[in-house]
Amino acid sequence: MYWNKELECMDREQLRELQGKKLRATVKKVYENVPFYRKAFDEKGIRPEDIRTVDDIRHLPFTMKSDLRDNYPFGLFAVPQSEIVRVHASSGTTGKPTVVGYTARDISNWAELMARTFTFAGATKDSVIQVAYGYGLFTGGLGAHYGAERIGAMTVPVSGGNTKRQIMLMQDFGTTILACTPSYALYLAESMEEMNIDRSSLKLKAGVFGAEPWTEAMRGEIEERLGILAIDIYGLSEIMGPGVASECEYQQGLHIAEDFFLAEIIDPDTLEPLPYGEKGELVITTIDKDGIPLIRYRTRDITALHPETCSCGRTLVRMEKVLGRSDDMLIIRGVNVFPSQIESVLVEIADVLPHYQIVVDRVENIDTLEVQVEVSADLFSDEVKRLESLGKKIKHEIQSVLGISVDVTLVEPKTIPRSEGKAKRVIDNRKF
Ligand code: DLL
Repeated sequence: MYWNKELECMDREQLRELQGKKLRATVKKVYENVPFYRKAFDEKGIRPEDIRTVDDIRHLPFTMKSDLRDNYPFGLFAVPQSEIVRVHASSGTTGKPTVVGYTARDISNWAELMARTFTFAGATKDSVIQVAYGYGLFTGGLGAHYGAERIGAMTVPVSGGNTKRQIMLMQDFGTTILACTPSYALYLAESMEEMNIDRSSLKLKAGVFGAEPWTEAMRGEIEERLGILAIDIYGLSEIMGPGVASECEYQQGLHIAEDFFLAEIIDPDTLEPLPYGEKGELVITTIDKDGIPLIRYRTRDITALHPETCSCGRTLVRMEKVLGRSDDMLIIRGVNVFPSQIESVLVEIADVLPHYQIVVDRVENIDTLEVQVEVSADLFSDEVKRLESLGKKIKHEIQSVLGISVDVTLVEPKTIPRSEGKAKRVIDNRKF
């Protein structure tokens, strides 16, 4: 099922032309209206006329999250403030947030892209879409909301949290599509099981889950426990919010909305573009945004692109599931560790619940990594030996994947804090 077949299945040559045209207009717009870009272009000796096709993008300067911060709050906006109808912001761990602004046209385009996303998951105007992403400065709630309304679905703007009420509404309203983070979807599944709610009393068919990394193993767990199709959706506030890329029902990578975003993969060390199929950092240029167009924005997300037409017939390039950001990567005694590697091991092991936390510390100048993971309640009432051997097994398997020694602590169910939004998987107590 398509939302906009013409654009989703466009011939790639034609798409390139469309992208080239939009890129030229964007480059002109930022050069004329954003002093930051005028300066960056001038420093590289580039004039807007030098950019003719999408291949010329490699001559343009990059934009980083710090550039948004340095120009806080509205310095990178390309239109007068009176044209901005909404702002969103991402919190960031330190200091000021990064702020983005939308014109009325941007909001309308965003709704269009989120309508595509929901359609990928099988939504129609008959769907009941429960939006359990947080509403507010975070882009998840309102982004999903406008897309659901654009389809004409019945939209339930419940926002995150209040788990019992979420479940009640799902039952009473006959929710067919759930939108939230994957970690919250799992928490909802767990709560339903505790409340002895039979999932056949629900009409839930699909979920559109994103905003944080989640493994294939975690997807399997959510699909099985909720009895639904779980679609991965990707986006970031700097670029727009959710709707930048989404899976279709074939779950073979996330289709990037290339009529709005030009995607490249670069080597994060040399900054050189990498060919299709190679893993590196995703860089996005917005080519149809008015409020805050960004040129070659470095997302820090690690993925690879695949241009072959998907089984669904869409020609839009697909990005692999993002399993981590380069800045999520932990360096433990010199070895690179992604939290998703640990998650993949845990979800495969029986008796282990997919609730875990990674605690990193430095003791006498040596990095330590402890994995705390919940195991089923009956194990605790069982022989100590079984618990011990499970602990050893997990330790062994994680060590063989990571190549470094780790500590494993098994904890009782409900010990690890549950998240209603993005899960916090890592606690790093090292002082740098
Ligand atoms: O998380 C936007 C969003 C809302 C996406 C709802 C999907 C659903 P930010 O808060 O700016 O925006 O965080 C963006 O989250 O750079 C990735 O590192 C991560 N991220 C988002 N979606 C995924 C995903 C929203 N599907 C940052 N898989 C991004 C892995 C994701 N990581």
